[in-house]
Amino acid sequence: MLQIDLISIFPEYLAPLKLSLLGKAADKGLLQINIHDLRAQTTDVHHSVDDTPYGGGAGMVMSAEPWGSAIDQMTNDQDQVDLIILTPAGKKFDQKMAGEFAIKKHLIFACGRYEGIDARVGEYYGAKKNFTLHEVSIGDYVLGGGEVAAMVIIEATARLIAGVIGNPDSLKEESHSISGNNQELLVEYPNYTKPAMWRGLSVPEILLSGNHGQIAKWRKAQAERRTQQLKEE
Ligand code: JB8
Repeated sequence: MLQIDLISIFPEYLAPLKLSLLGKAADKGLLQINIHDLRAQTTDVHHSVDDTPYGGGAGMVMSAEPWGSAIDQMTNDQDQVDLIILTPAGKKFDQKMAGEFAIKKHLIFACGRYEGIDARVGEYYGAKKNFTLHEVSIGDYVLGGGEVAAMVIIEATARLIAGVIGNPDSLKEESHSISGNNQELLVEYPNYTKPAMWRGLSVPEILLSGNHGQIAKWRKAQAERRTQQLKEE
């Protein structure tokens, strides 16, 4: 059973994680997702979670201590924890990383806002013996905060856990579309369903032929052509 904890000042923003696929996985006991409000950790009257940056500069930095007390509260020294800090400066998330997260016991997602989290949070937990630190980005663009990035990572990770996906054949087919070496996603062949004619557009004849050998050959050629085309863009 994978336990996922998320920490955010906008816990409502993470509500989709309780819906549909992931919610059902939680009901089946495959996954447990807990959402935590960082502000619950603050002790001052204004519940402040940020402060001005040392050295000057624009914006605000999230203070270390609310993160430290939140993380300490949801872990003990026997627990093996993978702490994922979302940051545009992190390692780029990919299908291979999703596969690695899917076999972990306990993931904690720190979803920052503003100019990000005091760097000592990563430094502290990165040096802790039962913690593995991952600084992760989902792509080369800047979001307003880590929440959406965390949801992307959790959606890609959760569907790799046995039983989360309704039809395991979908995962098996997909495994053919990921190169063994580097887990690079290969482009799929185009899909069609009924009707055979839609707005003057027909389905390729071969798919109606019932010749499974020829269909497999055609699909492979289509996938290779599309993969090559993507590389040329
Ligand atoms: C403040 O684009 B991102 C990202 C942006 C952020 C924070 C975390 C992640 C926190 N801005 O990956």
